[in-house]
Amino acid sequence: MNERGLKKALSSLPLGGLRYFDSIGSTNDEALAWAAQDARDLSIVIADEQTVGRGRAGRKWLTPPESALAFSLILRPTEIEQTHPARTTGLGALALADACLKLGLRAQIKWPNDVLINGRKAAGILVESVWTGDSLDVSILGIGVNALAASMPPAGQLLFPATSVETELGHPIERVDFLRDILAALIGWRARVGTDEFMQAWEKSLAFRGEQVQVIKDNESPLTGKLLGLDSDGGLRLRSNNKSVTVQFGEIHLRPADDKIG
Ligand code: BT5
Repeated sequence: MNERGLKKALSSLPLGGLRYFDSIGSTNDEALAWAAQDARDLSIVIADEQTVGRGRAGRKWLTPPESALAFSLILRPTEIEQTHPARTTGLGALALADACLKLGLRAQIKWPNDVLINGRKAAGILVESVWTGDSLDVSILGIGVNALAASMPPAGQLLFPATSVETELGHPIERVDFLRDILAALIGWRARVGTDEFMQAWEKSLAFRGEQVQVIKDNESPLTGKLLGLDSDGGLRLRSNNKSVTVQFGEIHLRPADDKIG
């Protein structure tokens, strides 16, 4: 991966700008810093390796060199993104699912921010936002994908089993082509982020739909219920003890109810 090759491969997309790093701490940090300066909407930071890539709540996201995709998009929010900021996570997840489908892989979204292939985590999404009062200034949509098998962390370091696109496909992929497909899908879905079609597609891609799940939130006792779908803000609708419950975005873990993992 190099800057010239990336710029060429992504030249047909309406990106605001592109910064590439062989190695970086976190692409989200670089994107936040660039956004605080003059970055235009849809500018992208891409790195071959991250040394302190992060997930939610201070967890680590591992991005070894020459095998993964790690990038952060700077989104200057549209009116609809201001109204429904949580849909930005769905946007990233749907784009990943579409790019996987183009390769013949059916990906599922483990709400709120993981993308699974055959029940294993192949990608994670981290949206970080900057607010002035009630106004959303910028959202950074950070995406990490295990593209090649070498990007998968050792099992002992994980909360949930991992996989890679290469592993599920049975052959390597061109990372830059996959990135282009993700971004093209993302730009296409972004234009529809306010539509019912977007919400239906997001809902349809959810893992464990119609199944019993456990939602584990901070230090609260787990909530068990049947996963029904999403509300218009991307909150998770469950049927629990014969009542409808909606769980909003936050520091949440979702598991199948009979799951023995972590
Ligand atoms: C996430 O958090 O899954 C969000 C990951 C977002 C990473 C992107 S890469 C570009 C941008 N720059 C950043 O610094 N971050 C974003 P969470 O749901 O909290 O999951 C984190 C957990 O996933 C860890 O605690 C590990 O158990 C597991 N994990 C770490 N690296 C992994 C990998 N490469 N593949 C699968 N699982 C991993």
